[in-house]
Order: sequence, then C-alpha cells, then structure tokens
Amino acid sequence: MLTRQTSYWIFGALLAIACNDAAPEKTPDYQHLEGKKPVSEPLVSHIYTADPSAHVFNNRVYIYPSHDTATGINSENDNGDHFDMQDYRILSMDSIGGKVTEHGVGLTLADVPWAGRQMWAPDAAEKDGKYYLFFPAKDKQDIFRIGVAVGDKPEGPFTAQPEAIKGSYSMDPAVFKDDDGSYYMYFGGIWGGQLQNWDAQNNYTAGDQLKKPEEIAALPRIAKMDSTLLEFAETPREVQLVDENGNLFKELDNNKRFFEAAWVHKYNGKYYFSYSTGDTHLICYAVGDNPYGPFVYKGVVLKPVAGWTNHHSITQVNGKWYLFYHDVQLSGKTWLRNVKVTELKHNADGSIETIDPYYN
Ligand code: FUB
Repeated sequence: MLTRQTSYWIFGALLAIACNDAAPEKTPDYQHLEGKKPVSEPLVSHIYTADPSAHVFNNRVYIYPSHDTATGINSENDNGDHFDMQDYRILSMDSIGGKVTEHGVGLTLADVPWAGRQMWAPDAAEKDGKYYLFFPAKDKQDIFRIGVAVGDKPEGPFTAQPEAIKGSYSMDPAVFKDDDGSYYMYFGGIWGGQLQNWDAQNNYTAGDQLKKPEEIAALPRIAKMDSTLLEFAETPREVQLVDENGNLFKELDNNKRFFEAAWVHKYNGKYYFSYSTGDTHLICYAVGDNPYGPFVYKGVVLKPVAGWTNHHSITQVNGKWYLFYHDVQLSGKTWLRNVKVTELKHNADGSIETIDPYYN
C-alpha cells in the first residue's frame, strides 16, 4: 500500500507533469492551483474551516465545518495526526453568496467528557425545535467514537452527552433525514479514521488491519437513529457500494472505493450516496433505491482539490443544488483548509455533472 505521503507525491508529480509545471517553490499542496483559477472563493478567511456539512434551518443556510488550527503538528502522516482540531465553529448565511456569519465556539473538546483529541468532520440535524451536532473524536483510549451535542439554536452552543453514542466507532458522521421523518447516520473512514479496525459485526481488532489490494474494500456504515437522536436504534451495518454489475469494489479500485466523507441526498426519489476516495482525492457518487442501499457507482462529483483531503456536502437551497467543499487556497497546507460552495447540477438522466474546482 502506498502511504498517504507517497501517494500524495506521486499524485502531485503527475499533476505537475500534466500541467507542464517545473519545480514548484510553493508547498506541494498548492501545486494543484498553479496557473489555474478556483471556481469559488473561501467563504471565510479569518479562520480555517473544512469538511462542510450544510443544511437549511429556518430559511437560513448553516454550515457545520471542522475548525482547522495550527497546533504545532505541522507534518502529515497516514494517521491524520496533523488534523488536531479543538472545537467547532458554525457558519451561516441567509443565501448563497450572502454575508457569512461565524458564530463563535459551538462546542469545545474540553466540554466533551468522553473525548481525548481530534474533533473531526461533524454534521447536524434538527428535530422538534432542537438541534443536534454529531461529531467524531478520539476517546481517552485513542479510538474514534461519534458523539452528540444538543442545542436550542442551529449555531449552538451545544451541550455534549456524557458518553459517545453506544456502538459508534470511526468518524465522519452524516445524518440524513428521510421524507418519512426517519434519521439515518452514515459513518466511517479508513486509514486514520480507523474503519479498517472494525469488522462487519462491529468487532474491534487493534493494529494494522488495512485491506490488501486484492481484498474487498472496507464499506461505510449506516445505523438508523432512535427517536431521541441521541442513540442508534439498531446495530450498525455495512453499506453496499457496488459497480454496475453488482460487485463490491476491491481495495485496489481506489479511484472508486469508499475512503471517508459519506453524504446522502435525495433527488427525484433516488438516494445519492457520495463519498471521498481519499488517496485518489475524488468525490464520487452512487445511487440507490432506499437509505440502506445497495448503491451503484455512477461517477465523479468533484475532481481533486488543492490539499490532500476532499470532503463535501450536497444541499438544496432555494430550489438549486449546491456542493459545499474545501481546498487549501488560503494556506497551501493540507491541515489548514477553507470551505467553499459552488452550484451542482443534476442532468436530465439523474446523473451529476462533474465539477472541476479549477479552470484555466
Ligand atoms: O478533517 C479531518 C478529516 O479529514 C475528516 O474527518 C476527513 O473527512 C478529512 O477531510
């Protein structure tokens, strides 16, 4: 298996060749932008933000991002130690393109009794006038769990439950509300996200459990939420992500297999499961007929962005669909990202028009 660092450098080198770009002076993360212009600008520049999960609550757009900070861990490793976030800060705007408000600290690591470090990509949901922030963090044993914090306003402040969700593990929770009022959490991510340490029956095995190239790739997980939204209503199960012949992807299919950043949106009665391929830096999507899948791979939503990670959400605002995503335009550093938004189009046949985040 290529390490993150190695695959990054190969990827960067290929891009450099493709762009006919000689020895870069800037950090390699920034090469992707050389000679190109971004299709959108950072939504805020006074703080670093990433992994944007966007929702419309009370006719306002709320974005739940990770809050990237310079923590002294300034080199990348496959464990993701350079993503050492300490709190969440919610953003909002009355419309796409409108003024962005940053609401201050919504939840901090010190106020989560069970958490030890690394507040990674969150999501949020509303139910009966309460707002629920779902977030991953490593517990005191350094195992990723997923917690819930509750607030009276979309922007918080949020109060964390004393314990993580029972039976939760790994990271990148995305909570989808279906039309019948059911809520489902999708979660999981390999490498630093630890999904490879959990089997299909939700048993944990420590140590390096990464899949070999010929093995079936790790699958994302789903669990229906109970009526309180504080716990799972069922044992998590695997989400089948398959090719057009119904076959699961192998680990070597790393331009299509799941890595992290699950998200689900519903369009014309179909369930669209989108996700990051991690070490190949794509946001891909697959379509299914119900929340549990199977989801059949359809294509690429977003080409690679500047920076190692690619993480998004897809949300409808005032009748149009938008892709919220991030890159490293402001910092040039993979662990100091900035969130962005651009329009996303569904074609007449239901496919999604691939977005290139940069143009010449
Ligand atoms: O922000 C930390 C991690 O990086 C997220 O949880 C992943 O999805 C990746 O974006």
